[in-house]
Amino acid sequence: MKVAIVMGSDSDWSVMKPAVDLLKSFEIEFAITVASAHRTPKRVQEFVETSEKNGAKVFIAAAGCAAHLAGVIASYTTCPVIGVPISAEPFKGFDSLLATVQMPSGVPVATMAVNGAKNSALFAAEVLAVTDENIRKKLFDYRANMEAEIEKKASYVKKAAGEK
Ligand code: RP5
Repeated sequence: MKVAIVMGSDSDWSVMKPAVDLLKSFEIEFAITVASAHRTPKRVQEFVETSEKNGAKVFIAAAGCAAHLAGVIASYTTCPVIGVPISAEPFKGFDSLLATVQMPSGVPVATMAVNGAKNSALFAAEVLAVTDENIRKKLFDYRANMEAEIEKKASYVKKAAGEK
């Protein structure tokens, strides 16, 4: 197992599913759980310790509201921690963003966009690709596919707009 994912609540799952889909498409092994920094702090610590023992090299932490989950996970490990602020009412993720990104000096969290699940998995892949040539190739292929898609979309828009 290479990537450990923690969500503060099962209500974060619909946002985080694209991260899991991306890891699967890259054939990167992962573990995923629900553990809350404030409701189940011991479970968070245990999951981090178990994940490291099982080979995790990078963590993804997704949480909303007063989202201290990523920072708490980072306090238990020196593996890179990627934070995904989840949008929630009433502040629509601005609270989660600040809570995740504004880590005091000494314990960093690499913070993605609000609800940036797919990028969290891509960033995890990039971390692993530093020492894994196979994943590096998959990242190159992924970007090549994106480029091809944009070319198609540009052609479509050009035709739809009736450019002469
Ligand atoms: C956070 O509070 C969770 O990560 C979730 O985004 C938010 C709401 O949690 P629930 O009340 O839906 O369990 O801890």
